[in-house]
Amino acid sequence: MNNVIEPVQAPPAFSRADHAAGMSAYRAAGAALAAAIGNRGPLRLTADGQLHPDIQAAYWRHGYYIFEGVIDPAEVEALRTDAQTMLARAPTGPDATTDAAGRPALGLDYARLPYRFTKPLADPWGGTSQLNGRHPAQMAQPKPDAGAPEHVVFLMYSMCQSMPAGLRLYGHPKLLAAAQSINGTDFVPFNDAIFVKQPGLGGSVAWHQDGVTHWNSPDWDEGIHGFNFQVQIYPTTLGNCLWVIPGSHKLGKADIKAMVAANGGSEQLPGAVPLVCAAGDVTMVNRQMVHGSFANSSPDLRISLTFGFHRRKSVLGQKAALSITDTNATYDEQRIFDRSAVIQVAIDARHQAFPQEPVFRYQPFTGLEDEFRFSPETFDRVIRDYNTKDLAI
Ligand SMILES: O=C(O)CCC(=O)C(=O)O
Repeated sequence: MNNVIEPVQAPPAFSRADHAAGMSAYRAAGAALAAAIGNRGPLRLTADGQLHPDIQAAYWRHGYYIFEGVIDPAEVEALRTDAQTMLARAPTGPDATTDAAGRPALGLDYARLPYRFTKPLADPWGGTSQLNGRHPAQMAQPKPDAGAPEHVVFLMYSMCQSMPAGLRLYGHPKLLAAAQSINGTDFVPFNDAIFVKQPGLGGSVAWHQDGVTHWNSPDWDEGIHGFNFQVQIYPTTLGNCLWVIPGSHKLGKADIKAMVAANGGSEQLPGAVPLVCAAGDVTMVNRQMVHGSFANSSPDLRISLTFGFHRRKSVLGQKAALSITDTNATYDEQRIFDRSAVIQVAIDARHQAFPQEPVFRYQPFTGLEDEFRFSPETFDRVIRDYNTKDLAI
């Protein structure tokens, strides 16, 4: 599989510093709008384990919420260690098989290679037909500073297989309680991807809406394409964070090309808010929101552990989409069960590591817990190459 994502055009000759300077007024306006909306605070559950109704209402109103301080500093540290190990074990480029230390790269034996590369500060998807063509307008692509590498890691997959702390995170009781409140007790997973935005190098993610399956469905509503969490393991800043257009999840399929054209061709779309977070915060973003991130011309690293959840009925019987379209799979009961089993094993992996913490009860696996305890056997049976069973819509 080709694991480098080439941008559609050569980058123009404006510098990283020009880009950063040209964003400053936009960033200030976004920060003011974010402050006015609020939509952030601790992840509060009710006595019966539901996401607090005020938070649910705020999420459905704006399409996102920022949960503050969900992941404690020790767990953030463990996630950083595992993510940095994964980065250090990446091949030195898209065609390489060894890492920077000359060791065989991680994942050469995985069914799906766990790394995707881009050119520094490039927009690999905007204006292309990749990922069902969902990124119709290309972002500005500044020229990186002298000495930049030819390619940088842009995405890392397989956090439940490659990062022990990543698997434990996937079983987090409060995050799963939130997923259950939004998508129902029979909620199912989507996929996971780690966005790596290296300082002064990280590529952009052009404005898009994630969902590609249900725009014309007779049952379409604002929650039909599910949502993504992003667990931030470094602070996110105005210079490197994800931006969202509040309320856009309610409005159906957006004409992003027309939105950019109406904005004088500028990618700095009005009305967007930056999701600025502390390390340990978790964002929840509706997959129908218009959202994106700019080339990381800032000095700040961002690593965002991104994983999503769906309503079961949104997925059952649907065809594989996005990066797994070419598998031509249909999501039947067995596939949904097999992919959902990762949640149950993650719950037990977490329980073994943090026995004092409440354990999330995942309704589809009630009575099956003993078959899905975390062990070398379930690692091989359930976790190894689990992402070949992702449920992208
Ligand atoms: O974090 C980013 O920069 C992009 C995230 C994104 O587009 C997504 O989660 O769908």
